[in-house]
Amino acid sequence: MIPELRARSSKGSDKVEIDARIHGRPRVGETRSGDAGFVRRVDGVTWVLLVDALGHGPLAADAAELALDEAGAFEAELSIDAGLRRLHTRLVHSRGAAAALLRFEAGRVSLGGVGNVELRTLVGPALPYVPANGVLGHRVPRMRSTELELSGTGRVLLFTDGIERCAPLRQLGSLDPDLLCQQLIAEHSHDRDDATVIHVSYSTQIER
Ligand SMILES: [Mn+2]
Repeated sequence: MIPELRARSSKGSDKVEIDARIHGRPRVGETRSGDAGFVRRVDGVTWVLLVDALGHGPLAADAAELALDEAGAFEAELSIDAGLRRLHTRLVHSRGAAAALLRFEAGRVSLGGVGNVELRTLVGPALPYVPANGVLGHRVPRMRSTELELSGTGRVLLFTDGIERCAPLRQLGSLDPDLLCQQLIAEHSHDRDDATVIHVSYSTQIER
């Protein structure tokens, strides 16, 4: 099982605070997951990445690990497009993966992705997520990252296709973040696939 991961980063002087919760499990019968979630703060920027490597089992898990290793070296200044290109290059000899990548900074989020990782806004302005078709490591068309000014607080959910697309998020959205993720995995996931959820709460203001 993937251990429950928590990442929390906040500094009084910073203008963006992110609280992210990552929950996941491998396909029923597998010991390693081909999904992987990642949250890391670098110089006032917080990177959030959710990866779903093709298929499941050890080769998918290896590909997901490569992606997280690459993301661990992302600098604060990197763009979403450049980040996705780096993941693509790193995954060339792997199974390949779908991924969603977000970059939070003071007063702004930028985001993009490849393949079928889902992103839903629970609270706050809808994040404009437009993933490209393709597979990181195999074929990637032109990246189309978007960005949005953010002011105030919000909650965003990312999940892999091991979670039902039509899970009742409006109904579950009032739950505590950890409970929400656990409930999605327990009640609204597919046994035949790895399933991973990241819940992100943000609080920010536009820097003046
Ligand atoms: Mn999957």
